[in-house]
Amino acid sequence: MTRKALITGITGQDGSYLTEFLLAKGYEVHGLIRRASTFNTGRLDSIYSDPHSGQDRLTLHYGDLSDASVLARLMGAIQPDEVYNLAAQSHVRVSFDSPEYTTDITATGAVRLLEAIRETGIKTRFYQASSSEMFGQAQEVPQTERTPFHPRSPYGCAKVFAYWITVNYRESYGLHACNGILFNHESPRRGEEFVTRKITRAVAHILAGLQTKLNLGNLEAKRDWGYAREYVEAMWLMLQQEKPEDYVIATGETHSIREFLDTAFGHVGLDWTKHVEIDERYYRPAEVDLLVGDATKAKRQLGWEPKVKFTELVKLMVDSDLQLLKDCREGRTRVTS
Ligand code: NAP
Ligand code: F7E
Repeated sequence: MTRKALITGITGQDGSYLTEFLLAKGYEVHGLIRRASTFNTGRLDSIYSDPHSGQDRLTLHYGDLSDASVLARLMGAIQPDEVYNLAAQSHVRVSFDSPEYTTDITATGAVRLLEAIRETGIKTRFYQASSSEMFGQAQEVPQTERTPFHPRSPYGCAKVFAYWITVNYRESYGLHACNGILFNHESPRRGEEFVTRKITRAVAHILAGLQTKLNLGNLEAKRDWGYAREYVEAMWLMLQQEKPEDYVIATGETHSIREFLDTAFGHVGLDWTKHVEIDERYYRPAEVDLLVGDATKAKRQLGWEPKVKFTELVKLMVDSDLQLLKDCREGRTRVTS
C-alpha cells in the first residue's frame, strides 16, 4: 500500500526538500499551503518541472495552522501514515516584533495539529520541527538531547512549548511523536532574510555590480550550520523507528558570521570588509551567542550523519546564487536545487 504523508510548511525550505525525498520513496504526499496574493510554491518547481519526480502523487490543500477545523478535516480525509509539522513563523528577529502571532502559529499551531490527530483517532506518526533556538543561552557546550532549554526569543519560547506538547501527547496518548531538534540548516532554497542566504545573495549581486553595500547586525554570533537537503532524511528516519524519541541533528562544528563572510566573499576573491556595514536594526533584543550540537544519538540510533560541512555548504550556496543571477539576467528561469 502506498504510504501517505501530510506536510505542513511544504512551501518552505525544508518542506520542499522533504517532499522530493518522500516522493522519491514512493509516498503519496499532501501539503498544507496558505493562500497568498503572490505565487508561493516556487520551491516546489523542481517537482512540477520534472515528470519523473512523482508529481502525480503530490496534492496541495489550502489551510492554515491557525484554523483548527481545516486541520481536523484534512486529517480525517487524508488519513496520513506520517505527519510532518514544519510550518512556523520561523524568523527569530520577526518574532520579537510579532510575539503573539508567532506563539499562535509556532506554539499553538502544534497543539491544533495534535488535537486534530487525537480527535480523528487516526494511527499516524508525528514529527515536530523543534529547534536549537530552544537552547538559547546554552547551559552546556555542545548541546545534546539532555541539555536544559533557555530560549532567548518569542520564537524560541514557542518552540519550547511545541516540543513539550509533543512529548506530552506521546506520554498521554501513546502517540508515535518525535521532536527533531535541528540546528541551523541552509541551502540555495534558504529564505533570503536569513543571514547565510542574505550574504551569499549579496556576494552575487556585488560581483555583478548591482549592489555595493551589505547591511548586517551582530557578526560575532556562532552557529552550527548544516545542509538542509541532508537534514530532511533525519526527519524521516525518526518516524521509521519502532520507539518514538527526540534527536539532535547537527554537524558538531560552529562558526561565526564573520567566518561565513570570510568564506563566502573569499570564494569569489572579494574582501567583505569593504562592503559590510553594521546596522543596529538587525540586532536582536536578546541574542543567542553560541550553538553547537552533538548528534551522537542520531548517528548511533538512526545511522544519520552529515556529509556537507561548513566550507562546502558556503561555496555551494554562493555558486547557486551566482548561477541564479546569471540565469535571471539572461532571461532563463531556473529551478533551485
Ligand atoms: P521556512 O522556509 O520559513 O518555511 C516555513 C513554512 O511554514 C512555509 O511553508 C510557510 O508558508 C509555512 N507557514 C508559516 N506560517 C504558516 C501558517 N500560519 N499556517 C501554515 N503554514 C505556515 O522554514 P524552514 O527553514 O523550512 O524550517 C522548517 C521548520 O523547521 C520550521 O518550523 C522552523 O521553525 C523549523 N526549524 C528550522 C531550522 C532551520 O535552520 N531552517 C532549524 C530548526 C528548526 P509560506 O510559504 O506561505 O510562508
Ligand atoms: O540568524 C545574526 C543573528 O536569522 C543567525 C531559523 O531557521 O535557525 C534560524 O534562526 C545569526 C543571528 O538564523 C544578520 O543575530 C547578523 O545571531 O540566519 P538567522 P537564526 O536566528 O539562528 C534556527 C535554528 C531556527 O530554528 C530558526 O527558524 O546571524 N545576524 N546579521 C543576522 N541575522 C539575520 N537574519 N539578518 C542579518 O542581517
